[in-house]
Amino acid sequence: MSQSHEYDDSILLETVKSKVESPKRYQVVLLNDDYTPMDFVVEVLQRFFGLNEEKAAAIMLAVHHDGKGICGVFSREIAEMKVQQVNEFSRVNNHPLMCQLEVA
Ligand code: TYC
Repeated sequence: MSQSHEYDDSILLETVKSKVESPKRYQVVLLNDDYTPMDFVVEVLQRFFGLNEEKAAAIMLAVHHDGKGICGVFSREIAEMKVQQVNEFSRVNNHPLMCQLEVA
């Protein structure tokens, strides 16, 4: 095998490596506001993120104090679906609660 073939093999290896990198994870981030009732936020966290009341209340309070907080980390498809569900649920209940997606 010649020098150039060996060189080509190493390039091929690098390409394969980059293709098997683990998929990106996406954070669903909840934003604070001055109007959404705390109980509603706790309900959202239980309903859409499967949290028990204690964990949901802890995240709600963290968001209330810090301005925003992470509800969970998911694949892009699941994170996008949860953001849509939460924002739609908030809209139909006439609360300004917002959540958004951030790359982890
Ligand atoms: N800040 C709201 C209040 O005082 C409660 C709240 C918490 C709203 C978290 C949004 O993501 C939120 N009623």
